[in-house]
Amino acid sequence: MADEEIAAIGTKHLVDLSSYLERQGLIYLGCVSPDTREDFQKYQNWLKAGFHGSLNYLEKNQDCRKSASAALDGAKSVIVFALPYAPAQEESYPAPVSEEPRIAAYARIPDYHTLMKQLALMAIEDWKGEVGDSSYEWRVCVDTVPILERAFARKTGLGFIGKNTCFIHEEKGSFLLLGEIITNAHFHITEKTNELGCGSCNLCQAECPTGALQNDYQIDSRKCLSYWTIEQRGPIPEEFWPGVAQYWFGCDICQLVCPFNRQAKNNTLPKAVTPLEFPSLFEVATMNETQYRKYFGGTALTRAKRNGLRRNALIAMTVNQHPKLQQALDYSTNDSESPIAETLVQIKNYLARVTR
Ligand code: B12
Ligand code: SF4
Ligand code: SF4
Repeated sequence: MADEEIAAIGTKHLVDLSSYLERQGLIYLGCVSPDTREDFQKYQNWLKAGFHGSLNYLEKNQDCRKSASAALDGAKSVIVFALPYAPAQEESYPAPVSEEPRIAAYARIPDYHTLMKQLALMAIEDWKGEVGDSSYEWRVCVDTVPILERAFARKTGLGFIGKNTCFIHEEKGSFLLLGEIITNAHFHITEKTNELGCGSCNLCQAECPTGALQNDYQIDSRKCLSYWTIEQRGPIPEEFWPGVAQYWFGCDICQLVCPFNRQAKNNTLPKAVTPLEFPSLFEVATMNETQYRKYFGGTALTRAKRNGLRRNALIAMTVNQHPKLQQALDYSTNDSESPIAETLVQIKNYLARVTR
C-alpha cells in the first residue's frame, strides 16, 4: 500500500481509535511522532546531575528514550492516552496528622499498569474488528517501556510540563496516568506546542516537604518521598520521616497544591474503576507474606514489596505516635531482614531522643 493511502486510511481510522479509547474510560490526548530528541537532551542533563539517585534503570535503553521507534521497528505514530484519577476535591494539604495517613491517589485503585494496558488493548481489538485489518503492529506502554512518557504527552499540545515535572493538562490538571500506543500504522500526527505554563507560580516548590523541586522542572529523586517510600529497598533516612508520616506510600503534595489541579474538571476516576479498601497501618506493619498478597496483590503497592511497606508503616506509626506502635515493634523485634532490622534500630534511636 502506498504511503499516502496508508496515511489517508490512518486519518480516517484515528478518530475511530480515539473514540474506542474513550469508550473504555480513557482520555485520548493525541497522536504524535515517535521522536523525543528535544526532551532527551533534558533527560540527559537530569541524569548528569545525578538526580535519578540509585534508579540505575533510567540510565539504560537511551535509544528508546530518544525515539519510540527503538521500541517498535518501523514505528510511525504514538497515540497518547490517559487515565484520570484525581482524589476527591476536599483532599487538602497539609494532610491532618492521623493514625491512618494517606497513600498516593494513583495507588488507591487496581494496578494502573495492568488496568490501562487491558483497556487500551480492548480499544485496539475493537478498532481492528471494525477496520478488518490486522497487519499493523501495536505496542502498548504504561510505565513498562523505557520511553519518556511525559514528553509524548507534552507533544500533544493539550498541556505542558510544570515545575513539579508533571504533565499538566490545561483543563484536567495532572492527576492523569499516562499511556502510549506505539504503532507502525501511519496515523495523522497532530503535534502542537502549548503556550500555557507555570508563570511565576512556585507553590509546588515551596510546599514540597523535602525540597526535591528546588531546580525548576527538575526533580531531585533523592529527596522525593515517592522515591524513598516506593523505589528504595533500604532504610529511609530520618530527615524524610515527617513526610512519610503524611504519605506512607508515594506522595501527592506537589500536585495537590497546584492551581491547575484546584480548578481542574473532568479528572476523576471513570465509573468502572472502583477505589480499593486498604488494611490499617498496624495490619501493614505486622503482615505476613500471605496477608501481604491478600491485601496488596494486583495493586501498585507491590512495587515496594512486603518489607518496604512494613518499613513505611513502622515509620509512620512511630512519628504519629500510633497507639499500637509498641505491638507493631514487638511483632518485628526479631526480624533480621533488610530494611526492617535497620529501621528498628533507627526507631529505637528516634524514640530515645524524642521521649527523653
Ligand atoms: C522514574 C520515575 C519517577 C521517579 C522520578 C520522577 C521524575 N520526575 O523523573 C520518582 C520515583 C521520584 C517518581 C515519582 C512520581 N511519579 Co513517576 N515515573 C517515573 C518514570 C518511570 C520515568 C520518568 C523519567 O524518565 N524521568 C526522567 C526525567 C528527566 O524525565 P521526565 O520526568 O519525563 O522529565 C520531563 C520533565 O522533567 C521535562 N524537563 C526536564 N528538564 C527540563 C528542563 C526544562 C527547562 C523544562 C521546560 C522541562 C524539563 O522534560 C522531561 C520530558 O518531558 C515515569 C514513566 C516513564 N517511563 O516516563 C513515571 C511517571 C513520570 N510518574 C508518574 C507519577 C504519577 C508519579 C508520582 C505522582 C507518583 C506518586 N504520587 O508518588 C510521583 C510524582 C513526583 C514528581 N513530581 O515527578 C507519572 C506522571 C504522570 C504525569 N501526569 O506527569 C508517569 C509518567 C507514569 C505514568 N505512566 O503515568 N517517578
Ligand atoms: S511527590 Fe512529594 S516529595 Fe516528591 S517532589 Fe512532589 S511534593 Fe516533593
Ligand atoms: S504548583 Fe505552580 S509552579 Fe508548580 S506545577 Fe503547578 S502551576 Fe507550576
